[in-house]
Amino acid sequence: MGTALVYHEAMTAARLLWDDPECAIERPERLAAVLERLRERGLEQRCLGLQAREASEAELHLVHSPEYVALVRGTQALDTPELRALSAKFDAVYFHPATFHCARLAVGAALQLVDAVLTGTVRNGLALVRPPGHHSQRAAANGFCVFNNVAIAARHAMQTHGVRRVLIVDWDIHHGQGTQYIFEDDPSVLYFSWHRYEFGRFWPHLRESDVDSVGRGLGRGFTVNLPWNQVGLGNADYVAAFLHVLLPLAFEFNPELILISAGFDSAIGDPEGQMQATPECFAHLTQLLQPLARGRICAVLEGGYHLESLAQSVCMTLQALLGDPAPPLSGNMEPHCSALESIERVRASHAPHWASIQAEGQGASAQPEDSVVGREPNCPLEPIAPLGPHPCSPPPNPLPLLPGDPEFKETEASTEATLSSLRNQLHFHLLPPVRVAAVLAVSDATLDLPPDVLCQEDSAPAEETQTWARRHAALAQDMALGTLGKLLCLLDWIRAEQVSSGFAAIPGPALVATLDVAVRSSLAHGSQRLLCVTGEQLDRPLDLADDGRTLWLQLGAEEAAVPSMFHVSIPMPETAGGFLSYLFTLVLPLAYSFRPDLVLVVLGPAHGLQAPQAALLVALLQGPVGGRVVVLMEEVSTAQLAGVLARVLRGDSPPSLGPFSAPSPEDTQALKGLRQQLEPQWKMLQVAAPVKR
Ligand code: Q9C
Ligand code: ZN
Repeated sequence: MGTALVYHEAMTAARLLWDDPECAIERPERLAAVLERLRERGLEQRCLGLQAREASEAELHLVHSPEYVALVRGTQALDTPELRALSAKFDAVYFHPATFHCARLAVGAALQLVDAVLTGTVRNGLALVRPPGHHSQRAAANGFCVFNNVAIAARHAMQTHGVRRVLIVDWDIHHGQGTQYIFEDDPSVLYFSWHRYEFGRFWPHLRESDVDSVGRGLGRGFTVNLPWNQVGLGNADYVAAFLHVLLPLAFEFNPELILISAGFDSAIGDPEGQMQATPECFAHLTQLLQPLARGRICAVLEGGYHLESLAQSVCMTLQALLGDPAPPLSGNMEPHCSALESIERVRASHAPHWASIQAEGQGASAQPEDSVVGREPNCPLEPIAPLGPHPCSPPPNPLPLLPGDPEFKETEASTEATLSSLRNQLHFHLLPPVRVAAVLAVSDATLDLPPDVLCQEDSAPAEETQTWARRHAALAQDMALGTLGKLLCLLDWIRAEQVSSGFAAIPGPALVATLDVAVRSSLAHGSQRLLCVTGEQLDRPLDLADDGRTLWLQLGAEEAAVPSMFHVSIPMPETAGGFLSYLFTLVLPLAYSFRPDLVLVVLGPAHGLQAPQAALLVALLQGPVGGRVVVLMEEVSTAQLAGVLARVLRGDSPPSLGPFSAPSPEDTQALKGLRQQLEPQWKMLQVAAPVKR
């Protein structure tokens, strides 16, 4: 199941014919720059290429009024002064004689992508289009948008393919007010948008972009607005918004299809957004959505005006769609105070509508606040001092000042420096040649492993294996020693970047001892931060130093406890919803804060996780660690788990958890207690701005 890339060169034809600084940034070079970079990276070649078709008028009428479509059709015959006069009737729009054709191709591209995904031709895909769509309304062009590509695609998916629930994720930095208006009263479309807002001072200056616009009528609760009130936000803020707002609601909604309004003006360097998120952040956002809707994701380009940043960000999104592991995020993963305030407010606004966040209880302010338009910020406007680089990051390269920095002055030279620095620094990340390796005592044809999983035959040198084995009587036995040697070799290959991830079937009596050796040998070989997640009552070895190089997370303990900030225990949740809230409010925030260079997941004989839960845990833990996950499972679980874990480790979407069920009050309480103890150290756990009001 592959990835589609939908495009048509004719979409570069429309351009601005007069002087208008506001509209000049939406230019044909945007598509050319993206395509050139996709080719250079060999990504276009890995996709199923589809040439965009024009949408029919009937398809345009799924969203737009016949009068408006006729008006746009008429622009084909206008001369430049007439085009200019018509454009002036709308906000931030220009028409060109080719606009009608381009805009119909843009809609057609989105429709073709949805058709390819919903007929099972591909798993997911990306449509590269101009003009963008999310500001366009039933009878109005707006903000460079002529027809609402994504809104039409959503209606088409429901009408033609019988899809019942569509999630629209609008990560463009502007509010897609057009999309919001179209689906305002429709509970079959969950619309999520974050956007630069600055208390209403940023375009399009709408009261209805704030958190308290939640939809109307039957659609109440199905519009989710996350306004950003400060520029300079970045990776930690965006990931926190997904973990603490979007993903809980999205899993509860349980969409059958995801459409991404994929604008990249929310990325670093963009003159409109003035944000700091780096291109690999979009790979993480894409990955976080992949467990939903069986991975049926259609990304449709919206904005993005810094050509280099745009091209890099599109590459990252496409790589994630293709299933490649995402490079770890740069930066210290501490959300800004202002972002936390926004997150807190949108959670409060939506708590009445969604069990997944209601259950968790709200922070200090349980009531949605009144309008903040024109209100002054509560949070100081201070930037966070960055930490050192991630151990998996490419060597640092001094980043010049970027647009958005207060000291940035736009000159030819600074723009060039920005471009080349982004090109050098942001991902030249070569992926290991082997994605998944399996350590099995004997090769087992009944396991139904995908053909590209490498069966680990080589072993660490006998002497080294013996030395480690001497620590534990349980490793003396032949079988245990054999798998230990192979596992040590696998860990070595992962360090050498020859293999991304793996799993090992360990004879039951040797599991604890093998884990102990895996941890110690990794530390001895220079692992700086090792995250160990155990699925049962497997405690941290007593004599392991609590020095911050390991973070031990025990899922399935007797009771919730925090022996240290690097050792956290919690009982197995009682419901599917409880498991999800563990993942989004504890496991992933800890993992993203800790920034491990290796993750060990241990599933012993009593791990208590259902196969889809184990698969989801393993799928999502790949994000914070650049794919370097090793699963140790007890041999008897192998028949049930090996196939499904091998698939998620190679980038397939995990199986569905089944219908949503609310977390139990006990689980919610346990989580809340842990979060209160841990959030001073692990900043990604925060769901509210620090109290000081
Ligand atoms: N100084 C898209 O990104 N200009 N449209 C705002 C603020 C309009 C953006 C002016 C920006 C439209 C799809
Ligand atoms: Zn935009």
